[in-house]
Amino acid sequence: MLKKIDYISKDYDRYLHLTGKSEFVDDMNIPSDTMYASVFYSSVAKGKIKNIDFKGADKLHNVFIFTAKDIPGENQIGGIIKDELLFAEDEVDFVGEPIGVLVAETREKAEEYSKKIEVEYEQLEPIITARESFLKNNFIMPPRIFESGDIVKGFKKCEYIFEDKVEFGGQEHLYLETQGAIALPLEGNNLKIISSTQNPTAVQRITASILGISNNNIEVDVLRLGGAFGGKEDQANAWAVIAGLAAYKLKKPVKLILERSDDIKLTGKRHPYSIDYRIGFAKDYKIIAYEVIFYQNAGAAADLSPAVLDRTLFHCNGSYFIPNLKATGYSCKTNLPPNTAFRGFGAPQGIFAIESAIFKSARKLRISPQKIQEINLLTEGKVFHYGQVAKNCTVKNCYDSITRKINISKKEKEISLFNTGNTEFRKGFYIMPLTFGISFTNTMMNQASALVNIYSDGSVSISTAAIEMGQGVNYKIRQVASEELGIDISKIRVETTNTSRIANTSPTAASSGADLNGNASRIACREILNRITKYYSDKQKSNKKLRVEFKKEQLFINGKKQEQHWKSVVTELLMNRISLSAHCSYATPKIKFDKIKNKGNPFSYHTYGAAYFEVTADISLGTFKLDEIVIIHDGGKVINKVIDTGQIEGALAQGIGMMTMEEIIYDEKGNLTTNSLSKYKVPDIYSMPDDINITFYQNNDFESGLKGSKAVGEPPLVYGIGAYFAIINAIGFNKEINYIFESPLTNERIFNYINREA
Ligand code: LUZ
Ligand code: MOS
Repeated sequence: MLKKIDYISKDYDRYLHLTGKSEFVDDMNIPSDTMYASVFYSSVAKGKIKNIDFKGADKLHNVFIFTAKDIPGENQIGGIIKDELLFAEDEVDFVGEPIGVLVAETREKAEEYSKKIEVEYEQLEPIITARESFLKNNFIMPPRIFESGDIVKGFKKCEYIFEDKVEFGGQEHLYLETQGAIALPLEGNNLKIISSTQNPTAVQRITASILGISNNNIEVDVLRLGGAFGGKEDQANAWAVIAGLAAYKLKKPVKLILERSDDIKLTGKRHPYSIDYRIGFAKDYKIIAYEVIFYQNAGAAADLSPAVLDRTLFHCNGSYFIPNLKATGYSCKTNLPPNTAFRGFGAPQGIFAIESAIFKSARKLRISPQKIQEINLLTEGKVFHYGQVAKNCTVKNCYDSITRKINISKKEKEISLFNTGNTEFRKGFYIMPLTFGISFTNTMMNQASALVNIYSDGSVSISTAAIEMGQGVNYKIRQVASEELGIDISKIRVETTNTSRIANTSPTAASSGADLNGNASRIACREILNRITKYYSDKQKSNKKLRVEFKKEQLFINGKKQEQHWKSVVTELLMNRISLSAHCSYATPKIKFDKIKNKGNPFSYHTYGAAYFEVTADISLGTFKLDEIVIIHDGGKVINKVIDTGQIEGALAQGIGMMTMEEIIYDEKGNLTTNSLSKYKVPDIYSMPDDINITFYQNNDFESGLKGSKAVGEPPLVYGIGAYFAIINAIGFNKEINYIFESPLTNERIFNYINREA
């Protein structure tokens, strides 16, 4: 139980959220001459632009329109691959592709006029699905292949071989704060941009290249985001850049906020995947060989799809050791908005496939999936297919703890008894193991820096690359700095994330925000403590280095309490002209990856865990209710249980939504039909069971991460996959399954599965 005080403490951001005091882009004070921007975009999925009719808006007083031809620099926003225009030129490739922006004195006018603009197209045939695109050889890049052992020899040794298809649906990010930015022209050529982005450096770099100016002309500032979930890792760029372009042209502040319906329509989502697999077992159910082909639906441009596809290939073994493995990934170009980063970043698709393979094979073999899971779970020292050795590997410990905690054999009997002869309700359960690699798979991105300023009154200000988006990273940074300096947390403030204070940053992504920026902050605090140590060593003319530290703000030298406290030491150092500012960087140690051989040590470590799901399904309606969830999660030496428990609960709900209700449907013309919250259903508090029991696995041996704590943002999303199989277990009680596994497992789909079986 968490103490009530933990929730209401004014030290947490959530105090501001709960009292309505937190500011987001749309709440900020802006100059009175601010203009409002509204983007107009393609209404067809593929076509040639023949004519644009502005319906007279271009002739109105104080209304301005900018299109591709008004871009002074390069009309290009692609990150990994330069294949995405800011504004369409002659062709459009998806519904919602920006064609231009209209700027007016009020938001209402801007939206009214921009919605009237009519574009005439020569329509062409769009491609909607990945399999369709594959057949037409329409790719973002050449295929990626990860291989280990010998797949041909492996399959020859197998006693049982099964093959099948899997379909994985996308997911809408649905951050509470929609995309938005404010651009403020500064003196000369310079611009300041306030953006709701996970990646201020990308906003800076792309704005500069769109405008044909330098990075140092652009300052990007971020206070906090109202959620992001990956949706603002790459896709916050366009809106900030468009506001920047208009502000630069007009020499006036420009604000651009996407309304919800546009946000849902215009932005990319989690990648839908189509998957083919073949899996082979020895007589004792050990997995000998696994071959899997991923067809990733990338949408109309690369965005982060290549990196997402890599993470799919890294995680295609799930939590299992597979000696002979071949995974091929095709990034398929379609006429949908470019799909993008989303919490989990390709891993859920890979993990759903192997879990499906295990589940279906178990049914064919008439054994329980747990039997296959237990025999094949990763253990210490086993080698992943990408060459990394599993260390401090606790997935089996977590899994076994769950089976003991639940008393699985007793549960099985109870559930079987409940189900026998019950034609109305059926129960099912599933244990979902978790293995998630921590680090950007692009090694270069695993770096961060921090600027620590200590002011004359002893208060401390920290700037890092981390973006606060509700995940509590700022609090964790304050916590470790407070421990490092030995001063009260209330003395420490984390500043906005700003490209002028912290440069060349990686996005706050890959669950690594606290690891990278927390460590950089610790190093910067240590640097200042070292100066204090040197000062007292010199002062005492000691030829041995003294041990100088603060405990509760009191100075200790070589363990002995001194007269001075934090504030007086600060004053003394300033009097002696010693700098109390430090700017230090951190790079994750011991990681490397060969992108040609696809072998190496890409991850700093793995986050492990296991989750038990129990559901009751209504056989006539196709509905279900989650009865119980029990999680044992290895978060290392957890430094903040309130934050980490919140991250696990949130990821769990989002993972359950992904697997059971959040359905994205595009029609054959490429229009998003699930384009509002009346058609797109996300989990709410009633979707979650009353009984969610989360405990942390006692891992005292883990030393990496942030002071031995593990990254927690994305990994627990994977647990949600367990809900899928618990439901299948319930509705297909004891039966062989001859339908294809497709996510999400909506009530409609459950209903159809039941009636197909009957
Ligand atoms: N972003 C990225 C990510 O650029 N690389 C990654 O490996 C990653 N992983 C998870 C989430 N975002
Ligand atoms: Mo991400 S999916 O922005 O960590």
